[in-house]
Amino acid sequence: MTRYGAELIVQTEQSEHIRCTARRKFEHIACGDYVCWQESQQGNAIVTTLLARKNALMRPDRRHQPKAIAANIEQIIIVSSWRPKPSWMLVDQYLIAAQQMGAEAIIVINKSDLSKQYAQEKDWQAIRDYESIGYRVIETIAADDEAGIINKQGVSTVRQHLEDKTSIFVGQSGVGKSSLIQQVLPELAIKVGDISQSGEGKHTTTTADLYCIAADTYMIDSPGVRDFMLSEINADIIRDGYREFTEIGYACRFANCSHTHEPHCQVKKEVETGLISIGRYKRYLAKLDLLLDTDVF
Ligand SMILES: Nc1nc2c(ncn2[C@@H]2O[C@H](COP(=O)(O)OP(=O)(O)O)[C@@H](O)[C@H]2O)c(=O)[nH]1
Ligand SMILES: [Mg+2]
Ligand SMILES: [Zn+2]
Repeated sequence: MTRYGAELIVQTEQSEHIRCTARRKFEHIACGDYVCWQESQQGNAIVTTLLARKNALMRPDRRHQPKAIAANIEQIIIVSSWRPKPSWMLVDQYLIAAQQMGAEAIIVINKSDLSKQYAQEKDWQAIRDYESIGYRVIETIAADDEAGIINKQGVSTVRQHLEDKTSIFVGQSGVGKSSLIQQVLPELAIKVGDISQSGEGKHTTTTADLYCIAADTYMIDSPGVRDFMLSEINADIIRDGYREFTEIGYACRFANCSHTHEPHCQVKKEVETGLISIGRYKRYLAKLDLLLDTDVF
């Protein structure tokens, strides 16, 4: 289902779209939620139950309380570009979120046409690091230049990865998420609606759009990421988000090794030998430091 102003649009199992109203207690329903509904005597449909969520992507509301912007996400498409500059800290943050949510993750590097001009060796290294730990990295061009000279690239590969899943596109503003979604959408795609979270003040108002591209294939275009947060964050969740530590970490002396100060830490050893990327390990340490400053990052 998706929220459209005060109304919700519910997609039924038969793929029909029904406008529903929801009582105040369902105010927190998010894009992607599963609900039960029924016809009321007045002839309109109302939501009666919100079913349990598998997971949710949160951001703070105006009272700084976590609020779900999307629910039941199976895959996170992490979009970066060469301008705005890639932030590998941010990519790691989304990978942590994906791990915590039990969602798959794919990394898209958009604006490939700008790579010659802007990409540095350290960026290519970061990309190789992700690939070497099993993440799929897809380079794309989602928009033509003004002369229409640049051909779109990588878009069909992204489309293949969307099949039969609910995916959310995340990334900094301006990296090309909406452009990419437009390219991936087939002609017959249905925009189910947008959730508008009104009353949050001009600067924090967000809309998340839900698109249905096939019976079981959904895409969510998320709002800016500035305020993105996890529903819960602690040192263990961060560590689990660095998937390359898990297997190697079994060889650490302490079962709950944080791979920071402990003696006989196999992860630190493998950072020295180069089996674990030093860039990833440094970002892990930086995230633990950030955690001390604030409970949200
Ligand atoms: N050069 C270049 N520009 C792109 C590409 N994809 C998108 N853009 C441009 O980047 C800007 C931001 O795109 P948009 O899709 O709105 O980004 P969003 O904020 O992530 O949704 C727009 O001006 C697009 O035309 C690309 O592959 N190459
Ligand atoms: Mg956009
Ligand atoms: Zn360790």
